[in-house]
Amino acid sequence: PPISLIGAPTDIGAGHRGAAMGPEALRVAGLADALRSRGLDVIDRGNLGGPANPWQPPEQGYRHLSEVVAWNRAVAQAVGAELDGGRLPILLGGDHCLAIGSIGAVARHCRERGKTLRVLWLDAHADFNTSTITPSGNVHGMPVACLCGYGPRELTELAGAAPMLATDAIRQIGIRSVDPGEKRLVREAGLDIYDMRYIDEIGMMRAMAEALDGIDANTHLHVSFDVDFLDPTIAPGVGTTIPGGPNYREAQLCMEMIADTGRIGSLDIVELNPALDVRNQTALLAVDLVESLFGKSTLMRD
Ligand code: DIR
Ligand code: MN
Ligand code: MN
Ligand code: MN
Repeated sequence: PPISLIGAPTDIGAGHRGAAMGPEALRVAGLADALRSRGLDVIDRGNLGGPANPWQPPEQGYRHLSEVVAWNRAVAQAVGAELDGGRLPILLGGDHCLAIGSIGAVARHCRERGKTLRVLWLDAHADFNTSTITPSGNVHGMPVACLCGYGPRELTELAGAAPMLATDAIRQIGIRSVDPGEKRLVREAGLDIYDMRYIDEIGMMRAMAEALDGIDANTHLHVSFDVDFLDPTIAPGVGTTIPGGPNYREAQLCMEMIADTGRIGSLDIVELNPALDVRNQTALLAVDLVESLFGKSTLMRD
């Protein structure tokens, strides 16, 4: 399908300032033309608007909750409109709190169309904190919990009744940083996590084959790509680097195997922080990986 790029320039849910510059860094890195060179029809819708980052400490376990809600409403509206128009939305974050609005809208679309949703969450973090267990109050550490119904009603019911997403619809890949209380909740909820130890042990190929198992012609595949998924030696431009992530080839294989399903229906590219990057290399790498996600391969022309 034709692609729509949607910028959401905010770091409202993050612990560092700078992810608000992510959309422009991805544009400067040539995202739209890279997709066009794959033969795809691409429209850049420009940037959404929303409240400024007041940079306040957490209140009752959340930083900037009302601003997070405002940004996510805008994202859900924009993503939903593209899906309704038969287009494939790519959300350019922005921090990962925006996945609440993005995936909330995707989940609603799938419910209305009778599609099976599968979410692939590529991240160093499980993003399954709540206000009582979060070490930071940053909502970018909470989107999976909110989507699964754990969180404040303004977020858990952002795009329909809670839970907007069933936990068994998610596969998390690349995880290597989970906070103590978060570990308990992740196990209690039964999240399907392919952590780095598992990937080390069985390899990216088998891990992805398992994560993609069961996808069929009726599946809508959503990829939520937190750039801190990647090893920080190749992707320094993120706020929370965690060592021991996928290397260049493992990340490419991950993207290529997703492409092979032919079922990708929506994408988030989040947590890119140009203020921490080196000559835009992390944005350039993200674009390179997204090309693979949309089917670029070494030997085939198409
Ligand atoms: C940490 C960091 N788990 C938190 N989370 C991040 O503050 O909840 N997620 N960086 O991407
Ligand atoms: Mn994340
Ligand atoms: Mn992360
Ligand atoms: Mn590539």
